Amino acid sequence: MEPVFKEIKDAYLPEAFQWEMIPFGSGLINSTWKVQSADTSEQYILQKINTTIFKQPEKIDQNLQQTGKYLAQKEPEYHFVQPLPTKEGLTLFVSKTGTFRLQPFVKNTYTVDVVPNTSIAFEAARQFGLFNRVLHGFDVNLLQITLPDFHNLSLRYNQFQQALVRATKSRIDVCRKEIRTLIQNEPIVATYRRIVLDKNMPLRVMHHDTKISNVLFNPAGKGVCVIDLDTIMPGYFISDVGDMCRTYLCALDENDTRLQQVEVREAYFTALAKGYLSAMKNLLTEREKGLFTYSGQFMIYMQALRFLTDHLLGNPYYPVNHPLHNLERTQNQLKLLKSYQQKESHFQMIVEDILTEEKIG
Ligand code: GN1
Ligand code: MG
Repeated sequence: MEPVFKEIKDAYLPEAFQWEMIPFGSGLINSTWKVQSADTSEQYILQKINTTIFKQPEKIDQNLQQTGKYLAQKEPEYHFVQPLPTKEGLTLFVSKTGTFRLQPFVKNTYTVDVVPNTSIAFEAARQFGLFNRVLHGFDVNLLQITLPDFHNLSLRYNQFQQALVRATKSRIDVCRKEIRTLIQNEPIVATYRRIVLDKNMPLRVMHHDTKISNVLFNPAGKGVCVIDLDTIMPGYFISDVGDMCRTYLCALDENDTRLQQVEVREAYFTALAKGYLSAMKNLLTEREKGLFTYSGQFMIYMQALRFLTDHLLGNPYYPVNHPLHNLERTQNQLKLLKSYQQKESHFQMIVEDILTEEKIG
């Protein structure tokens, strides 16, 4: 066992606990392991927080404590996965080798990286809808900002423009087409700027990373809860609905280079909208309902911007498997954006139908 992990084990677990550590999940930013006893009767999730990105991890901890306390009081039935305390009672373990936390592994659950059927899309969207709903009454001003401007599309666009100035000519040359497409789609940023100025657009407690791999399912395929709670922050509902559109509608994930098959699936959009609205329809304002389909464009476009910005700057943010990986991810997201835009007016009708049915029903 690496010494660093002995230190963590000593901080959390009884002397006699013989543990096995298995790398876990597909997250890009933090490192995650499943930790279990030899007979697997005890299982945990250990995470090393990437403090280059989350510069003040204690803010994550404070948010989890505050929201956890609120939910324990107001929504005791809600399954909220909270970090476990060390023997000294701390929910964040800071050592010379890093910042860690341990949380219970939710037994008999699994995650997926790609949505296999519409029922899973419904269940996952319902879980994120429930997450938004149970925290509806929580005062967003009590939340710490764990990643400033995380989903600020205006700023992401400025960073992209700065990257164009800073990038080498050879880097720009290989992605001229993608750069052009991103610039042509600037109206998505203009809409975002109007949203921010709209005083009637509510700031809500948002998860900010609603990708499919952040939902736990039970063996019957029912959603159990959501995980990866580092980016709980005040935000707009377009963030959570949008990242679901980005990751549930396509049969392939963001790393896939088979661009011909990168397409949105209508039945999955319907399932997503039904699942989310089953939990949130009574809480969304008319303005928000009108922005439901914009959410998808917002998040797919922002992810494409982030990947290409990273590529232009030589990949300082996202881990890559090869030099063109972030460019490939951009191409994937831009194809997804195009496919989404072709269907958007149809998706708008689907949302309207669901909302009308719900009213009648
Ligand atoms: C990152 O670390 P992970 O995989 O949960 C990123 C998300 C992106 C995602 C793309 C803090 O999430 O915003 O949508 O990669 N998180 C951060 O896969 O930047
Ligand atoms: Mg995440």
